[in-house]
Amino acid sequence: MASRKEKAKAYRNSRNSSSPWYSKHQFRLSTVVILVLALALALFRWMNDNPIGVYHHVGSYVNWDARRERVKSAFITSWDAYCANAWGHDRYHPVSEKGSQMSPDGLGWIIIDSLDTIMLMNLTDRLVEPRKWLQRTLNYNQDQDVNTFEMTIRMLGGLLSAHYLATKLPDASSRRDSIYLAKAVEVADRLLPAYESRTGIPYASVHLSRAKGLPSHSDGGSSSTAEAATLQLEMKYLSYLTGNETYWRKAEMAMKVLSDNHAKAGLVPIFVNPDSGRFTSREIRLGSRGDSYYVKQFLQTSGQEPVYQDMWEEALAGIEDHLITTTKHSGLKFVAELLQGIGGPLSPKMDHLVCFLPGLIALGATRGHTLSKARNWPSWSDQKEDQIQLARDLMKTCWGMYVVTETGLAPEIAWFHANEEDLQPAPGDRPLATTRNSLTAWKKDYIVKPLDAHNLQRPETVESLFMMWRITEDPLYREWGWKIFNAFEKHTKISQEQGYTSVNDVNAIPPPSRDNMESFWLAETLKYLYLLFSPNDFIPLTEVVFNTEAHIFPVLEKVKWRTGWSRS
Ligand code: DMJ
Repeated sequence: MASRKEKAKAYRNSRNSSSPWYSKHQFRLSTVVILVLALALALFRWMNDNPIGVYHHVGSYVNWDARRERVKSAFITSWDAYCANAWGHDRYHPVSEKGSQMSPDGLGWIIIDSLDTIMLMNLTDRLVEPRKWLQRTLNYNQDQDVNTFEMTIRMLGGLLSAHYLATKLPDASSRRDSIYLAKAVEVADRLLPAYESRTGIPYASVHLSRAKGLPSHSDGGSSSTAEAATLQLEMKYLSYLTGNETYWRKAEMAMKVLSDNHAKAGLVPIFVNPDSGRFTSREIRLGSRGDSYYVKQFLQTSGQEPVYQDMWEEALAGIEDHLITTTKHSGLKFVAELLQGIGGPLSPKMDHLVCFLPGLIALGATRGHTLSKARNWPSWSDQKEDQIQLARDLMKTCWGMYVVTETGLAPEIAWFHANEEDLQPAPGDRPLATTRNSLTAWKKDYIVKPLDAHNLQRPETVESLFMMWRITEDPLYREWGWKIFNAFEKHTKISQEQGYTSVNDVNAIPPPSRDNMESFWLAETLKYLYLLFSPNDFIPLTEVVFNTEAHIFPVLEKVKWRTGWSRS
């Protein structure tokens, strides 16, 4: 009998001699199969390690109208839950299904902040109760201090935006509705005492029934710079509507006083004393207390006040020179903070609040037009092209704040690994690292500290995604927005009856709830997502400006007044 070895040899020989063609091709075939498998594996790995996510939209048809409807449903769920469980209250606690007030009788923070989103989504039957509440219940004569900035951007802004959008509603009686403007005048008049400081820089707070401006209880009585310089859109639009110049002048004065400080590189520190008009800290950051400034004032009066463009261009150059640095492993650009002002070391921290910036940079570069159109202007330059690239880079970093966490939701604050030398002051250009789009590298660079791990349903990233999509027309930004929306759906929705909540830890699944729905979830986050998925001619960026609470005002073509001051 032949041994096993001999049998195997005989078998191999028989295969070889009887079918050499088969063997050669079998070899080729298996090589191809191995190669295909290896490629598939590499692709699979790349897809899982590539936070950019381009593969999601390549070649696939996406029904954006359906996605837009999903956002509308999330708004309806949130709003209806508030109405059922906390109607008339300033705060809504969706887990405990109750509301609470921020002043003796409440000021309607959620109701007024939501009016224009209701209109935008064409949910007019849901306007009936808010209108009745404005007419019958809202009373500003309360023994209560309110924050000048919040009251302006949310309440005055919300009412003015509702007034503007009501003129666009299909039904004629809504178009003639004067309640929003009447209430806007009332609230603005209550706010005017805030401007009675020695310099005109508004005090941080105002007492409603005593009609008195009040310096901040903390921060040595200083007002926050961003707050003082963010009230102009609302006040100027109100002057435009009423013909009363007072609002315009009061708000404008703050800009002159700030400009007269001649901030180095156009970068303003975060606190200003309302009586001396001087900055009271050296700290510079674009996050909390430093997050809003010039561009929109330039756009609001359709470019008729070049002083604001100058100020913006100077500040943007200052940001690029002094605040932008890169992460160590992935070379992502981020906006750091200067705790001791220009010349001091950078602190590698970026608030989610800073994520309004990419959209604003793109808006400033094209004035709301599409990039493809702006590139044909004689005035288009390499500098503008660089600004768009910077906007894209920062947008990616903001998106990174979502992708690197377990829930896909951004933390309130991200810290970054940066090279030590990149955090030291360095005159002149230092080459920035090349970006690596690998999730593994990204995850090494983002640090989420336990105290910063909450998510307050903030809008800044989706705000920028909306602007970036409208301007660059790159569908990637819409895709990122869709993923963010899904993360909110998955991790912040409590139930159909209770609605959505902010959460305490974006790296815990399920994330512990904070039992609070922020009013800007309705006013901003869902509004920007809805607009991101809407057709591009719906609320065109060339016709409106959004205030810092996402309330919508028209670009004003014929304005009676000018700045009345120039930079000294
Ligand atoms: C909102 O009130 C406004 O967007 C403000 O400018 C910053 N903070 C919140 C949202 O994060």
